Amino acid sequence: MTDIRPSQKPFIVIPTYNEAGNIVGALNRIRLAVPNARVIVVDDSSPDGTADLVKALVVDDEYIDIRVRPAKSGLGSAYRFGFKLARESGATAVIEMDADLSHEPEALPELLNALDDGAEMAIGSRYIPGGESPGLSPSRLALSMGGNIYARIALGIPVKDATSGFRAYRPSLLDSIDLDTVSADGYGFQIEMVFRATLLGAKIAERPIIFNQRTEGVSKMSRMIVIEAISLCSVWGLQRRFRQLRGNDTDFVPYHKGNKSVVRTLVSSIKG
Ligand SMILES: Nc1nc2c(ncn2[C@@H]2O[C@H](COP(=O)(O)OP(=O)(O)OP(=O)(O)O)[C@@H](O)[C@H]2O)c(=O)[nH]1
Ligand SMILES: [Mg+2]
Repeated sequence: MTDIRPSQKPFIVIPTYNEAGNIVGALNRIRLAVPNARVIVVDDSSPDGTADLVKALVVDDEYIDIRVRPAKSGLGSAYRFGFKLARESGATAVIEMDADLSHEPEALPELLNALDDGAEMAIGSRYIPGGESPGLSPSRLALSMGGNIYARIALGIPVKDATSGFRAYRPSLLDSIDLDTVSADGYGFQIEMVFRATLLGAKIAERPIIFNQRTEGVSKMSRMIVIEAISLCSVWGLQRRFRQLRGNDTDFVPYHKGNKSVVRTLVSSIKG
């Protein structure tokens, strides 16, 4: 039997909300960078007609799929939806990236190489040698670096850029994580996925990326997204500490919105 390499049939999931100025250019550059990749665009009924632009491309391009959801429902839920679709379609690798060209499509082969070399998750990282975020405002840099430091300390995750939204997964890792129990929607989603992979003992690689500032459209980053990430990290961090105090740092399901209340989750962590 010949080995199936992750790079054989990669699926790229791109969530979009008002990305009409970016999506066509992004899809064209992706096609050049990874000609065999399939793309699933998950659009939340963008008022600017993003989905119509993609639908026009789909006519000639069987490798692009567009799914339109009825309302804006968050980045994390768009990824969970797209990841499941990619799995059902036989993906050998599942990639997430933004539509706004902050993530350079030309870096995709390097992420796929990392999976081919044995990684289960390959993160495009701004905070390892060779990684950069040119033009990022001091306040966004502070938020991003601060978020990463807090996540590393609270959760004990071994990566430098846990909030990066440019990454590739082996499908088997997504199956093990169980996407229905992943709850965050903004930056918290990226941290949650790294945390869950770490708890499973997954092999995580980081590859340097240049993170460019968007030139078209507007950011969907909001105060709520930051509050969600800090709150979830704090709960997971407390859960982890309670477990460690009881000498059991493994074998627990991190709090997620679907299971039970935060208080009940923390109490059961204290009880072990
Ligand atoms: N489907 C869907 N996509 C979303 C939603 N929110 C954001 N996105 C997309 O997710 C990607 C990342 O969003 P951005 O606004 O670029 O957020 P960001 O990269 O954290 O912020 P900037 O660096 O300021 O661009 C983009 O492709 C967005 O269009 C959402 O609620 N639903
Ligand atoms: Mg962006």
